[in-house]
Amino acid sequence: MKNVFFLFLAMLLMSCAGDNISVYNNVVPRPRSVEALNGAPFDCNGNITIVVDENDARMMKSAVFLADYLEKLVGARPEINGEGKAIVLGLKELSDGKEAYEFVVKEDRVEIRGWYAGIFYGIQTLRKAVAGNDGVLPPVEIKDSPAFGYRGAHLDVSRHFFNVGEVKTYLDMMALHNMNRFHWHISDDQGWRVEIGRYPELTAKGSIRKKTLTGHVHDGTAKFDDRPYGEGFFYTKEQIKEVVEYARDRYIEIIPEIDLPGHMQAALATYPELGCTGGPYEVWTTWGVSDDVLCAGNPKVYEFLDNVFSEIVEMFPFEYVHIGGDECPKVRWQVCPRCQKKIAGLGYVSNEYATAENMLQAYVMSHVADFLKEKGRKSIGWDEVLEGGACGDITVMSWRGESGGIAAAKLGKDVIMTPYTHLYFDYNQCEDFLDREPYGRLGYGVVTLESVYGYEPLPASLSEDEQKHVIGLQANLWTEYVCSFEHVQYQVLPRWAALAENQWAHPAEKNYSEFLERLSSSLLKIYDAEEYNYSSIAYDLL
Ligand code: TNX
Repeated sequence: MKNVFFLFLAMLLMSCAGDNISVYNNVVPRPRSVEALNGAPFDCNGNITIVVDENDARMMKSAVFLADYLEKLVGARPEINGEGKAIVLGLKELSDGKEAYEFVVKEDRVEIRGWYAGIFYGIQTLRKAVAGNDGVLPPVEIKDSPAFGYRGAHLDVSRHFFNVGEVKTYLDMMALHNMNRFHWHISDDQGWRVEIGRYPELTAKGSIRKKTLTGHVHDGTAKFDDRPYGEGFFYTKEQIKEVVEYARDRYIEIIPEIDLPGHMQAALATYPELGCTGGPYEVWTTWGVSDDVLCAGNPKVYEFLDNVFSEIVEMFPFEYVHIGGDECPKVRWQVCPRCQKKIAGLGYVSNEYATAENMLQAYVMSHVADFLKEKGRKSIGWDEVLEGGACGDITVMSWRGESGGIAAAKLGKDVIMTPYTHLYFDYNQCEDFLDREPYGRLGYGVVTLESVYGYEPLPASLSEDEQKHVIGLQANLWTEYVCSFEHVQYQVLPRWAALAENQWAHPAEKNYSEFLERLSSSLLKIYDAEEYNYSSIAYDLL
């Protein structure tokens, strides 16, 4: 009888504990290990304080973030190193790396321990648990660390420009999703958006196009608005510095992209001698892929690229630089005497794997990658960089599906998965989008929240060792059809939540309806508190 009683008690305790910790399991992305502890909860609505080493300026910044978050969610701002029940932020080296953290809640104390970035992610988890349970934190022990080191989000600011304040909000949104790489697409055919001291015309002239297409290219509804776009729409070096610091405080590295040798028409419009025909060119007013690209046979082009990237590496003190490589038509190179001379000089002859022009593109990409390597940086390129044979030391971003990524991983190259089928967030989010959604991209189809959630970043056709080359995944937001920051938020939220689940937690088993419940019980409450615009389509369709 006694035994039965204890069994019953144990079951009761377990079920309470199970229920207690659901607030932590509802956190998106879900923490790796969540264990209930016995005891009463820690109530953030009471008198609490954040305890932190005051001489540690870096940690103090995280303490201020935490105070900001709590003030927004429970109404009162906890003092730092004041009176009350403590939330302790403490450095601890963990075997799971610098982004790992431990999080322990007891009735009178919360402890978040790890290295700096780890503590920052622990704070994000605490924030989500607070939002999910009105500030009441049941006792728990969490151990957490990310599945992937590269957890990216991309933003195209060439087609439409987003100002420093908006970019900062984007970074805040990324931090909330435990993302750590911001891929900033700052140059393209339709506008050059970063100040380069040596070439002031790039922004004075190259940032402005005469007019912009509105409506759809795909269905024939496109027409020009006949208004110049882009005056002053670029980032000064001062502004870049500000954004770099802002990102660093949130443990986000910025990956600037100067897209080459295609997607360069804004630069050609400014310096026409860099093109095969010599122009004249104009900053492109239409969407798509331009035939006019950098002339790969002109030594001035290499000089231009070296100079531009010298300034880029000074502005962006991070591991990677993105050098583009996508969608570079070869029609100009095929008939350009200088390009053909270069091809002959290099001894390139088309074969069954690559044309001579593709080899020439690989030569250009390798030139830039080698230049960056000398400066201590790594390069990333779109999957077209594989087309010309040896392309040097370039991490491959697989966007035309996964085949580029698979091929690269088999070659021993690092890979970032961004297939357009699942991770292009310029596409709409539901089938009947014409009636239900803001204007989006037509073409491939739609990318639903469910398909993002269901995406599996490690292709089954790779061996375990090859899979190790998949360093992470990223969603891209191209902005041909996205003109306002409100619309930016709508496109990425809540699809980033599903992405983050795959980037950070990488669950072996997925349950979409459970994910929807978890999402609405906590993260969506933070979107509301932060006044982020987001799509509710996934719920409307239930
Ligand atoms: C292809 S993705 C592009 C972009 C466009 C995008 C539209 C990639 C590497 N290049 O220039 O904006 O399609 O979805």
